[in-house]
Amino acid sequence: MHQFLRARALSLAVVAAVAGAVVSVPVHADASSILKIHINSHGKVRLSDTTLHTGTVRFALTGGAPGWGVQVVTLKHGLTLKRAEGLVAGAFAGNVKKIRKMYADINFVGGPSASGPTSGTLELPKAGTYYVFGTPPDGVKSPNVVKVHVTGPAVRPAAPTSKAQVVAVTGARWGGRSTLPHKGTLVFKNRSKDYAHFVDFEAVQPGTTRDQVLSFLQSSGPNSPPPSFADMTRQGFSGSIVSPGEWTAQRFHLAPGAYAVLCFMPDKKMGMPHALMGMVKIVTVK
Ligand SMILES: [Cu+2]
Repeated sequence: MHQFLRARALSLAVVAAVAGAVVSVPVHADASSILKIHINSHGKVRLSDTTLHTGTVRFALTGGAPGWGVQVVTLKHGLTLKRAEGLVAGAFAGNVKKIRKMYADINFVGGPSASGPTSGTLELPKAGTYYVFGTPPDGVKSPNVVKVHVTGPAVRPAAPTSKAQVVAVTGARWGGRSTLPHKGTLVFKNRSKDYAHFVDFEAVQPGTTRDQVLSFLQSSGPNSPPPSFADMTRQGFSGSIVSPGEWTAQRFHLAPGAYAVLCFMPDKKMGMPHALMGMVKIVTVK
């Protein structure tokens, strides 16, 4: 479903976070140090290794299905997985108390959009237990969580360099460039100090302005028709959630044209998605 159709309904679950589609990209096949991630059409995740070292790990993802993604998190302050799920659900329903606790107690370390095969790099900044799960399209429950044990010293691994870079900055705003290549490695860096964010690209007609997108988001409901500026002929892209200071990287391919870049994470003070508060940027994909 087109994300614009349900900009308001995104309050449903974390998953709302992860619709959109990635066109298949060939996967690296050389090194043995590559973590193999398989996600089936029901979102069940399997990993080739569940004991990893801090730093970065390259992955190759097979399987996938439209709308699915893979999310990696670590939990802080003794939070259990079960309570974390409740926090995220409550947070995306606009519960401000749960939003605050979610930002404080869950570290989102990215993961690939999994609409089809792809590859990329994950960062593993600290030792501990990492949880990996499929993030489904609307209303579907994620079928399983894989626990990964990470050992080694804490590190701050640098993100791969890429011209396809999207940057979030403090105050729920997008920084970075306005022009991106249409394929390569999409690197999303969260340089903000305050919030976790995720990247959602929605195809728009040439000449669409940020104000147009913003007023549509602020005035539309879950059953609103798609806006006239939406380009339904091109697929978008929706990535996983990334906490402040973290990044995620994966191969991607988008049809050239204009896109609105949005984030639908809920705000700590208002409970509303960041996009509605101005986290909207128009970019040209060439
Ligand atoms: Cu955000």
